[in-house]
Amino acid sequence: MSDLKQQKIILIDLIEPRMTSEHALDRMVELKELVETYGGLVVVKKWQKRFHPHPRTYIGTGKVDEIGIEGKELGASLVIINAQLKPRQIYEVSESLRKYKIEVWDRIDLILKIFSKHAKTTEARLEIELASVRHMGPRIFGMGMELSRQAGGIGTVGIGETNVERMKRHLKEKERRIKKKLEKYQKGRELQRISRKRKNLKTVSIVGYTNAGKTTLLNAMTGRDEYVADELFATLDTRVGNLYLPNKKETILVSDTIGFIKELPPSLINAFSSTLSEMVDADMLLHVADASDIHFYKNLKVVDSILGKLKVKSKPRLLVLNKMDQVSKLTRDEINRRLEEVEHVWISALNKKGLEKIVLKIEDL
Ligand SMILES: Nc1nc2c(ncn2[C@@H]2O[C@H](COP(=O)(O)OP(=O)(O)OP(=O)(O)O)[C@@H](O)[C@H]2O)c(=O)[nH]1
Ligand SMILES: [Mg+2]
Repeated sequence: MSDLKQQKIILIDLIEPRMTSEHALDRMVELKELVETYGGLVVVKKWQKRFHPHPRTYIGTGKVDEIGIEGKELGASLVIINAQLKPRQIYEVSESLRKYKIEVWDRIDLILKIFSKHAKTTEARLEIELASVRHMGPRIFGMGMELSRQAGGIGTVGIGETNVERMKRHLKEKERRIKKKLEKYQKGRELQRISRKRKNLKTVSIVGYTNAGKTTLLNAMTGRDEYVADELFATLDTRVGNLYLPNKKETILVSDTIGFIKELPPSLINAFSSTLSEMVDADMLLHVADASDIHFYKNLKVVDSILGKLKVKSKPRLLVLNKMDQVSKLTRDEINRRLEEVEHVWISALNKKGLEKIVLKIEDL
């Protein structure tokens, strides 16, 4: 795979004809942010209007050719399609663009690439490997199906088919090996949890959309010095710090973990179960949200739905509205009105403003 920095990239998004241009633009901005986090240079952004994805090429055959010709002229070597494609679709588009030496990724490929770039711990690396195997598996089978269709006639077993079987076994084996290695980490975490229980240490876990300021908050509350950056998925593992509750005269643990993003398939989330287990076992969740983000409400929903998938919605939870310094009084009032029913506090993790409100709420709960 071409992992060169500042690789020239074409972005394409499929939009439904009724979608507003603002919405279409928003989607592209987010995709571009992901690409910049990855480290590529976007040379063209394209939209394709369709009511439904094309069954074989997702964006439509004409569009694929257009991209090939334009991409070649501009020296692009990668096309990223802003969706999760079916194995068949990725295969078809890749085949069509092969003659232009243009590689094709879907949204999940891009996220996985960012993950592998940012992973620092062995545990995170293993989890990404697991996610990749799960993501690539069906694609390879899909390719094999294609091959067997080409190679074998009716009633014969194609060459491709045996290859598919071999690859299937190989991937299954790989997945098993990774899972086994991950078990070691899970056991380690389990032991830590038991020891914490014994010491009666309560844990609070910070969750939220990527780039919301989770790590900044962890650092501010616990005096840790973890990596903070204005990029997506800066954190991919779990970090834990201590927090002293003055009124309770008790120390608790606060943990920070990988952020969420929309359209993250459950299989990818599941691959991170070792890292996320810290959160699944927490006594309480702090849901940090970037209140200055134009997608604020949408992001809240995404996090909510992922928390639902992780079955942690019944835990005591406090919504922490961060980046208050970037939000006007007017917007703040509006948000307060809309979130009347939801227990929330306003803070600025960067300026360490409002943190005492979180501490009080934690003590309450
Ligand atoms: N203006 C402002 N910026 C903030 C605030 N809190 C965090 N940031 C900035 O937001 C960006 C993301 O912060 P992080 O703490 O890395 O966010 P995160 O949620 O841990 O992000 P990931 O680990 O990438 O998912 C950084 O550039 C921070 O400096 C805040 O209260 N106000
Ligand atoms: Mg972080």
